[in-house]
Amino acid sequence: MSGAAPQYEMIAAFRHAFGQLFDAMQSHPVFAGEMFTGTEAWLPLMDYKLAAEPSAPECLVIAIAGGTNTGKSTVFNLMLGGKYSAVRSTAAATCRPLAVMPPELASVCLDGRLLPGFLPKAANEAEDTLDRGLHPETLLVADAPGLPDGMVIMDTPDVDSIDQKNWEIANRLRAASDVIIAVLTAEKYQDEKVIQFFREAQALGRVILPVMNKADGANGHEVARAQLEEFVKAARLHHPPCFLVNHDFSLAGNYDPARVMALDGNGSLRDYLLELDATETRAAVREATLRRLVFYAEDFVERCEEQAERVSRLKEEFDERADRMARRYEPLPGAAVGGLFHEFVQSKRGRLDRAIGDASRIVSQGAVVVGRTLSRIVVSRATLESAARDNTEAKLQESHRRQVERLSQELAAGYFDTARNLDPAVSGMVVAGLDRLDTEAAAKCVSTATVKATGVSDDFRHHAERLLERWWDDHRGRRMVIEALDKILLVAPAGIAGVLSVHTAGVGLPEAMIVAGPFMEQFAARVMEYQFGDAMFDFISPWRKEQQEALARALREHIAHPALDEVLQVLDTLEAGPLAELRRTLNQCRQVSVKP
Ligand SMILES: Nc1nc2c(ncn2[C@@H]2O[C@H](COP(=O)(O)OP(=O)(O)OP(=O)(O)O)[C@@H](O)[C@H]2O)c(=O)[nH]1
Ligand SMILES: [Mg+2]
Repeated sequence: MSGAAPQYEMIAAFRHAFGQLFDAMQSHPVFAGEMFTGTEAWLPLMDYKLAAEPSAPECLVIAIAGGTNTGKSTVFNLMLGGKYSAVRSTAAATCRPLAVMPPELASVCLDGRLLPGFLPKAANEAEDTLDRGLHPETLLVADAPGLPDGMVIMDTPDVDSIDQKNWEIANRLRAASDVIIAVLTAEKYQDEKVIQFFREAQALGRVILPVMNKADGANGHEVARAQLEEFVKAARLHHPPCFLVNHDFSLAGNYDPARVMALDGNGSLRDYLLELDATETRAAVREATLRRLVFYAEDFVERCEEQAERVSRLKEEFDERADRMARRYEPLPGAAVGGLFHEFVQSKRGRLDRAIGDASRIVSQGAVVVGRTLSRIVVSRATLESAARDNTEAKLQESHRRQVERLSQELAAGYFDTARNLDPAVSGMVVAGLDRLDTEAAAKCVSTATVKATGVSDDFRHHAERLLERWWDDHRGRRMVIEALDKILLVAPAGIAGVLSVHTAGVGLPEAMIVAGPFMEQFAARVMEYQFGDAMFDFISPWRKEQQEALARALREHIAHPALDEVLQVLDTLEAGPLAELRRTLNQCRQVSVKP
C-alpha cells in the first residue's frame, strides 16, 4: 500500500515523543500515574500493530478470542485440523498466546520482525500455552505446513479472565489481529466484559466472525441463531457471517475444519477465511487502527495540555492570593519614615539661617503654637512611656510581625482548602507540599523578610522629597511652624527650656526639660506630622505599597512556591518540550490518518 512508509515514520515519531514524555514524568509518579491512566488501552495499537516495519512480510493475523472456557483452543485446533493448543476443562487454562503459521513466516516471526511487541518463542508442545512461568509478553510460535501463504492463526487466553494479566494480553492480541473469531457459548454470549471487548474490536475495524460453540442443532439451530443475533447487536457488529460448532461430546481427537461451519450452511469458517482478500482486509484494519489511535491520542494530548494549563493557572492563582493577602497588611511608619521630614526641614536650614534676623519673632511664634498644641501630649507620652525611643520602634516592629504572621497563616490555610478541591493528581502534590511546609516557620521567614525591610527605599526617598518640596511651596503658613520648630531643635536642649518657660500655657520648666531631653526628636516629628496634615496620606501610601509588595514577594517565596514546589517542577517538565513534540507528531499522524 502506498503511503505505508510515511505513516510508519510518523507513528514512530509520535511513539518516540510519547516515550520521552513518559520518561520525563517518571520523577512525579503520582501525577504520572493519573496522567497515563488509560493509555494502556491504545498504546498496544502502535506497539503491536502499527509498529510493524513496512519491510516485514505481509500476513493476515486471525485471533481466536472469547470468554473463559468457551472452547477457543478447541475451535483453534479444529480450524488447523490438529492438536496445536492444549484443551482443558479448567477455567483460564490457556495463558500464553500461540501463533501458528506457514514455516517461512515462522522463521521471520521468531526473529521478532513479523509480530512486533511480543517475545517470540518456538513452541515445543501444545501444553506450552498453559505455562504461567513464561514471560507475559511471550508469543509461542509453531508452524503448520498446510496453512495458506501469509495466514497466521492465534489461540489466545480468555478476554474476561479472573487473572487481570490476561486482559492486557487480550488487549495486545486484539491490537495485533486483523480478524477475530469470537468464540461464544450459550452461557457466555452476553457477558458484559466479552461484549465490551468485541465492541472495541469493531471500533478498531477488526473483522469479527462470531462462532457459537457447543450449539444445539434442534429446530435448525434456532437457539444458536437467536443468541448469535443478540451478540451481534450488543457488540454493534455490521451483519457479520456467523458460524457454529455442534455440541459433540466425542470431539476429542477428531479435528476436522469443516466442523466450524457457516450458520447459513455455506461451507466452513476455514473456507471463508481462505476467500477473504487479505491485502484489502489488512489495509482497512491498518487505516481504522490509525484513526482510532489518533482519536484516543488526541484525547490524551488534550488532557495533558489542559492539565498543564490548569497547573499554570494554579500558580497564577496562588500568586494572586498572596498579593491579595499582602494588600491587607497595614504597616505604620516608624522613625525611618518620620526622619525624612526632619531631614527635609534640615535641608532648608540654610535659608532659615540667612533670615535669622527675623528668626527670633518667628521662633517665638512658632514655639507658642507648638507648645500650646502639643506639649501636653508629648509630656504625657514622656511620663507614660519610659524613655527609650527604640522601645517604640520595637513595639511597632512587633505589631508588624504579628500582622504578617497572621496573614501568612491565613494564606496557608486558604491554600489547604483549595488544594483539597483540585483534581487528584494535582491535589496530592499540593497537599504534600503544604504538609511539608512548616507554616509557623514559613510565617516567621516572611515576617523576617518583610519587617526588616521597613526602612525607606531610594524610590520612596525621591517620592518623599518631591512631595515635600511641592508641599513646602504650597503651604507657606504651615511651613513656618516647621521651620520654627527646626530652629528650636537647632538650639535645643538649652534654648527650648527658655522659650517654653516664657510662652507655654501652664507647662513649667521641669516638663519642658523632659521634653527637651530624649523626646526632642519625637516631639519634633509629632509637630511635623501635625503640620503636614493631609499631605501625610499621600506621603505614606507609596511607602505602605512598598511594604505590601515586599510582603507579597515573601509570601510567594516562603509559602506559595514551596506549596507548589512539585507542581511547578511538573509544569517545567511539561513546558520543556515533550508535550509540544507530542502535539506536533500527533498532528502529523492525524494528517496521514485522514488521507484517502
Ligand atoms: N463436547 C464438547 N466439549 C467442548 C467443546 N468445546 C470445548 N469443549 C470442552 O470445553 C472445555 C474447554 O475447552 P477449551 O477449548 O480449552 O476452552 P478455552 O476457551 O480454550 O478455555 P480457556 O483457554 O481456559 O479459556 C474442554 O474441556 C473442552 O473439551 C465442544 O464443542 N463440545
Ligand atoms: Mg484455551
